[in-house]
Amino acid sequence: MLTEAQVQAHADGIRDDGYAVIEGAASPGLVEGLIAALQRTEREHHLGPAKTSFEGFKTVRINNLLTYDDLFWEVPLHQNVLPVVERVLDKECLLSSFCSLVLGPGQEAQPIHEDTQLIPLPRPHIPITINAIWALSDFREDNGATRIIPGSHKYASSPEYGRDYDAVIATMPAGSVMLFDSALWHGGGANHSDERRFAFSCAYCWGWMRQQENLQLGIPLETAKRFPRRLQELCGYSVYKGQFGHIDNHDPIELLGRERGKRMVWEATDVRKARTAETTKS
Ligand SMILES: O=C(O)CCC(=O)C(=O)O
Repeated sequence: MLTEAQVQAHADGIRDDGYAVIEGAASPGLVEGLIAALQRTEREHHLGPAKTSFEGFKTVRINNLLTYDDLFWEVPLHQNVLPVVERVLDKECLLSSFCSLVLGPGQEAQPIHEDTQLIPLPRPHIPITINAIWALSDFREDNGATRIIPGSHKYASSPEYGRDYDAVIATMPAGSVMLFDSALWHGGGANHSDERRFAFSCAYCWGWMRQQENLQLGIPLETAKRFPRRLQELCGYSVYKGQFGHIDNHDPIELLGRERGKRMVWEATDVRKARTAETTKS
């Protein structure tokens, strides 16, 4: 578990440089279990490489990952990562997308891009999505470690698609997690090795934004009912500030059998008023 000072230092790194690396975030046992779960999922569901050049013709990406193996639930909730995301966004943030990024030998480098560049906000802007790249293999230059352009989250424009840029190679040992502001220019590297590079992308966004993956429709209700409450909230069974995301004044978490969700802001205001009137009377 990170100390308060470590959480703040990583949050400052994301604000100032656009990224922060948490070495040793995941234990070797968890890393091993996650790789085994990915291999099992690929095998049992006959999943193969992606079908677009951006995603990578030699890269296996499993989307909607929480539906495949309960061990994956630990990733978005991880206590060495989530507190940093909550510090940069807030505690009502959402999981935006969660997929595997397994680069096979021969995978070419991905074009430099930003994860939220299609959102029409003038740059630079506040962080709107924080992506966590989990290194399950050692990230090396020869096996396709992610390339980043430090400080680019503050640039006034987005990268030109397909252009080459001078980038820093984010080498890190397996078990590390690199968190970055989605406005940071970055891209996967080329895998020139003869091994697969195992990784996850686990991205979080504000509770007032649309998530990249539609997790409420994509995850069967019976699966979501088994999640820990915090994971249910992260997947969108929550109401931002008691206003955004309600269903007829109810918190959608009640759809999962939870008894009482959050009060809506308008109801909470009346409760507060009644309490004040009560105190004044007595
Ligand atoms: O595979 C990587 O290292 C990064 C992938 C990435 O940035 C993306 O797919 O958007």
